[in-house]
Amino acid sequence: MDIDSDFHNLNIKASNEGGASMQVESKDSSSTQAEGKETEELNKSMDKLHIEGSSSGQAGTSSNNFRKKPVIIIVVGMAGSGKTTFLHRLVCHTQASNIRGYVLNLDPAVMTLPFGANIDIRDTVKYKEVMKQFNLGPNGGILTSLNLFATKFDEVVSVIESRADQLDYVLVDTPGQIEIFTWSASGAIITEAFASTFPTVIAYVVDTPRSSSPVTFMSNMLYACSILYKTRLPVVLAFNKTDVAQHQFALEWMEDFEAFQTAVSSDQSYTSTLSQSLCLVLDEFYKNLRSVGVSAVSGAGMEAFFKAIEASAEEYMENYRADLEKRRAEKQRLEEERRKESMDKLRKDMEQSRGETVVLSTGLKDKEGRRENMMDEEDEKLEEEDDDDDDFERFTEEEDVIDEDEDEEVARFSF
Ligand SMILES: Nc1nc2c(ncn2[C@@H]2O[C@H](COP(=O)(O)OP(=O)(O)O)[C@@H](O)[C@H]2O)c(=O)[nH]1
Ligand SMILES: [Mg+2]
Repeated sequence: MDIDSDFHNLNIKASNEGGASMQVESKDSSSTQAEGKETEELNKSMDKLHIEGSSSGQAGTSSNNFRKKPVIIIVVGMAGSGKTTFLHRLVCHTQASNIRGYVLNLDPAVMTLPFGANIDIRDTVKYKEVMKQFNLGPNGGILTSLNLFATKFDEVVSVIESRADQLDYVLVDTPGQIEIFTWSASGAIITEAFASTFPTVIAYVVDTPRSSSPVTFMSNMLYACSILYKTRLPVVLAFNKTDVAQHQFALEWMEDFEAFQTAVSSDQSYTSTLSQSLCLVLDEFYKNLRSVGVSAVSGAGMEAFFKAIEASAEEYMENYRADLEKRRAEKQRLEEERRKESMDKLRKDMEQSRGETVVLSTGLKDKEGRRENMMDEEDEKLEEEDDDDDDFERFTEEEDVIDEDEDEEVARFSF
């Protein structure tokens, strides 16, 4: 129900392009006084629209709200690379070193967490219920759960904002399947909500033993590369499981593309030829990365990891934030232009059709307005009064029934 009502709020504040229409009727075109009053009222409501529109958006997106602390660490990586175990290690490290951390679990399908999460998606969305209700498979269930959670993510950001002074890091665990977070709209919404309020860094966890083959290593790096360009946030590569295999080979391949080419040349397959060409392209990408070897099991490399995070947070403040602000300003400018255009069109329409009924496509579901207009029509057309009234009642009853159903359906996943 909460989510449902939120969607209605969004509809009301968002755009001018919806299907709902608002009717404005001038009753007496000869009366200039009434006309003046009406125009004034219209202007007022248009101004209101304007204000609401420009203030709509996610919580914490205003640059004034931006804080230097805490640093958000979003942990991503292939399924089984050790994200959850690594996060557990980070939590242990923060507790042992008196670093103030806050933990957020975004994996709705995890059975048991080895650490206590301060905010857990599982408290809000029941993943198995979502699967049943929407008739989905496991991946669809995880994705839909994340989508439902993202609709309320402004509240999560507000909670963290209210505790910001007492926190150094916010550690975020993501679903096992990497693409659910990195390629979904909700993943982008969550990342952007964080990145516009706090310095945000992506920790890309690599399964080191499984990346020892040059071709697998290359596909892992391509994925990390795509995340860097998609999120435009600083990325730290955490070569995990160094207790099983050291990550020196990876560092060597990243520093010296000839070493990688030599390694890959023993394999004559098509993928190997592709990897040889790609390593030249990725050379530039590696320069934008920090990499550390860690072991979630033994706890090795934690100091180095936090150093890399601090350096990335600085980098975020210097480069990424400016870029983010530029993109946001551009988005706002376009939105403002579009809104101004619609308002001008609305004014023109109003001027042209004095005394006539004007149907404005504003995206506002102004039921009250419609109701009033229907009542006015009733006054004028007494003969049709009964019919109109019946229609109106039938219409609202039907609508109410549908609304209740929707409310009930979504209520189970609400906060
Ligand atoms: N040897 C070793 N195993 C690890 C390490 N980190 C994680 N694992 C194991 O890797 C498997 C997957 O870990 P998990 O944290 O569930 O991965 P996730 O799907 O990325 O969250 C588990 O069996 C872990 O015990 C590590 O540093 N060393
Ligand atoms: Mg996990």
